[in-house]
Amino acid sequence: MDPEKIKEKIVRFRILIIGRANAGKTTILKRVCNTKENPDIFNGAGEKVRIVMLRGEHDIEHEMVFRKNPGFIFHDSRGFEAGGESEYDGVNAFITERSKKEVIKDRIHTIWYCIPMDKASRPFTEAELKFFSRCDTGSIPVIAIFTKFDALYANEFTQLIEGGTSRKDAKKLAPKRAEETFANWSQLKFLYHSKDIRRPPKCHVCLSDMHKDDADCGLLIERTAETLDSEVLQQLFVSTQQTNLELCVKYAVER
Ligand SMILES: Nc1nc2c(ncn2[C@@H]2O[C@H](COP(=O)(O)OP(=O)(O)OP(=O)(O)O)[C@@H](O)[C@H]2O)c(=O)[nH]1
Ligand SMILES: [Mg+2]
Repeated sequence: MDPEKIKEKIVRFRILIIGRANAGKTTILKRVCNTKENPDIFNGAGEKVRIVMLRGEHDIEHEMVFRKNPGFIFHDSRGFEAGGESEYDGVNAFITERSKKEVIKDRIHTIWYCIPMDKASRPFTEAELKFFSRCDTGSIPVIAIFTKFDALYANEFTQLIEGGTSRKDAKKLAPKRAEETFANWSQLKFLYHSKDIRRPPKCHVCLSDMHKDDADCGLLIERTAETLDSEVLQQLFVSTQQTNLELCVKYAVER
């Protein structure tokens, strides 16, 4: 089909965000849309759902749209907990059903899978293993988001202090040290290289302090654009997001 025709048919960029309860999903979506407001919620028929969403309460079929950035439609998984077979089945069925949609605008264009690092002793639960080994995501790019990455700073800070670094320097160095430790982390290698993980993510992003006012989600935006293999979707994505002007310029120049 003519790319322009495809573009006409895609009106919004559709993202499925998956993760355990309290993983930081909503915080990321608000940050990406540069808003503090709650989203409007629509059912599958496009009718506004007049319910107040309680934290942790989601229907994956519901479309979440933030007024500040209506170019995105988000689907939020229910708390994707360890061993929750029914949650997994629900997400898997949703992805399969959406992948069959003929019209591109109805398909899922990207999946963001959130893994919270405040439970770093056990960041990969059965839910993650099941998803990355069994879920048929087909051609949809999946990005693993290690959320609440700032939770790892305290440990690095303590180690630096114990090694004789001043408090001021330790505070400055801790984030970088956390990233270095993380890059060599056996669980990360497992995610990408284990033969049990049949469908590893395309890439990952670590996000810190997303709940703070000056939080920066630019890397997530950039990675999302990079992992889209269709130029039409890539352009749509770039034009729908407003928080990263630099990215828009970069892709416009490359074209
Ligand atoms: N330290 C830290 N806290 C965060 C971060 N992102 C979010 N939080 C906090 O984590 C809590 C949960 O965030 P939400 O965005 O509501 O998480 P959620 O995944 O949408 O949770 P449910 O809707 O219950 O599934 C809130 O208190 C946020 O302020 C982060 O990057 N660092
Ligand atoms: Mg939420």
